[in-house]
Amino acid sequence: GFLENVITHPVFLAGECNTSFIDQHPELLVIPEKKDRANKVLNFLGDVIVNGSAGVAKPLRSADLIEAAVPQIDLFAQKPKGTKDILREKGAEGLAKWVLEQKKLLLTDTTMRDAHQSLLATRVRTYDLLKVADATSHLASDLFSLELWGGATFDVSMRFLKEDPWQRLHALTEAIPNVLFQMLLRGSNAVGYTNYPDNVVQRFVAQAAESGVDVFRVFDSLNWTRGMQVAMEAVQKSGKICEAAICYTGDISDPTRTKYPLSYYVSMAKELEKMGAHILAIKDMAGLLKPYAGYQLVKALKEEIGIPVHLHTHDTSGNGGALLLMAAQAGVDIVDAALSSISGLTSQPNLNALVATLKGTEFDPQVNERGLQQLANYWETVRDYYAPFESGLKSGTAEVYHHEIPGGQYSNYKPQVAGLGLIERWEECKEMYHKVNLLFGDVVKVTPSSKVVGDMAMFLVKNNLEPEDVFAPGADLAFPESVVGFFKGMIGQPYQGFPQELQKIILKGQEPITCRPGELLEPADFEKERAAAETKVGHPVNDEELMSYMMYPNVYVEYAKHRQEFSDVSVIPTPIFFYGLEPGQETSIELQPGKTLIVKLNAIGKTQPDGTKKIYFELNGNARSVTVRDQS
Ligand code: 3PY
Ligand code: ZN
Repeated sequence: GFLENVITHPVFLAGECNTSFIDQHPELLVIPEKKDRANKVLNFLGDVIVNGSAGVAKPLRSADLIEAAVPQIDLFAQKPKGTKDILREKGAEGLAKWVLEQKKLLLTDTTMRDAHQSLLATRVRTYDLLKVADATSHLASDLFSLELWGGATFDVSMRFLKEDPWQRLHALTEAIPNVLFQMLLRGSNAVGYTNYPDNVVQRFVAQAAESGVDVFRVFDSLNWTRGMQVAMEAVQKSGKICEAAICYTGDISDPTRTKYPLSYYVSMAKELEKMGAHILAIKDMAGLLKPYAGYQLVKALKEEIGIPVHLHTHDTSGNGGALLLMAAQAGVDIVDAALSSISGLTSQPNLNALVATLKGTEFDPQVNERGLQQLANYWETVRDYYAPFESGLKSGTAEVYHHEIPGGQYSNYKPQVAGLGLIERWEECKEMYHKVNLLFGDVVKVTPSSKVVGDMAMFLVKNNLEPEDVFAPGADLAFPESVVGFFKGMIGQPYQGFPQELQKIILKGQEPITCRPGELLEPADFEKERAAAETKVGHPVNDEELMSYMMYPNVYVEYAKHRQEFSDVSVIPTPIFFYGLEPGQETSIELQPGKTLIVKLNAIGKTQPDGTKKIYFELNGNARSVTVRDQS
């Protein structure tokens, strides 16, 4: 199609255009063998059947997993109006004002983002989100927002799930037109682990706003407000809601923890209000905010600032529910919680239990209690599909007040530790996380600063070192790249600065920066980047894909190649996607509305001398086979 349009174009035929790009890239004219989508899907299934899924050490049997029942809704009923309608009518400031006028406690449901990032290593697939999206729109219409994008989901969807995060956003937007969509944005790190040039952050925000994000929770991993400014201004410019976060660490109720007292948070909140935040978030990423401390913090903020306060916590200690009640008592406007079956532990506190508790009180959230239970029941079954990604934490643990590992990192740090062969030393790795935090001067730990602390902790444990060994004369250690970048100032400046002696040791003579890293980074030349991306993937790259490429160049290219080889795998039911089929087992895959494949696995051939295997399927009743390389 595209190529034909080019070579039949009058300008092209007249020889008036510069075709040197085509001359220099003869590979453009090699048209790949046309494979139909069904065949690509069979190739993917064959590969899973033979080689399993990356990161799944102990696969389940897909035949053991039952299909999750989607709550029944009246297909002809109109979707109730919700907060998205209020934003459309009143704009961002009007919406913030509306929030302040509500006596009821407003709720954000994090099930579709942080809850699974924190419990299931971010692995929840678009398939399972989309299946319940319509029902969510009907049954959860009285929520303040759904957090369903950003954070680690952007990276993981491409890297491990081989799906397009933008496509997820569009599909959800179509199904849920009434409730605000919320994302987590890491300030100058956008949805990555490193600072990007300002124009990349600006363009990413503008694109996300256009593609369906309504509420941007913006934070800086060191609470360095200068690192938030570019992103906050971009959100304000987009007309969407700028929710700026103070990241909570330490313990304001412990007189021995003097670095981050109540006054520190209040003054940061005032600054964010001045910078134009519509809403202030308390981002308690590790669940360190104890209930009484939470009361004190919310009360002080409500007295000192005029914008709504939105509390985010993790239930790692088991005290999360108590915190939310104390916060409600202190006048918090909005709180984050997760549907019960994906709540608790390193995830958010239990939304359904909170709703039940507040019923009949002045804070009654006035939501559809029965409907939210039905949604929770759906997720209870879906959670089983992701069992290999569970962190193994069985109960709340007060140990979090000691190690301070964020909930969203916990379910990732453990497999990383296991990947280094250190799982037997897991206790030590948690303790080292604590020691490294002190070594670094007691820093705010949230992506990406939390990753730096984790990398250093694993580095020390792996090399049988203690923090003091770093100072040994002549030690000359090869520190992890992220640690060097951090001490160089490449993710910003920590509160009260870096420990200087350590900084000198780690930088080995390199000069640190004290300005905003974004000021030093060359602005991206988007059309040049697009051309580079197109050359790598061999097809046109649209504006959204370009942002995927800007965030994660290698991951995006790998994803795009996977998609060309295997087509859009997000349509495959999750148990089959991760665990494949057994001989005799059948599944149905809806490629698009009205186009469904019935796939049955008949047999798996023996490994051939060339290392391949033949997989015999039945596709809509017809025999089909694919050849797969056995990677074992
Ligand atoms: C993220 O940045 O992904 C987080 O969840 C931080 O808490
Ligand atoms: Zn979180």
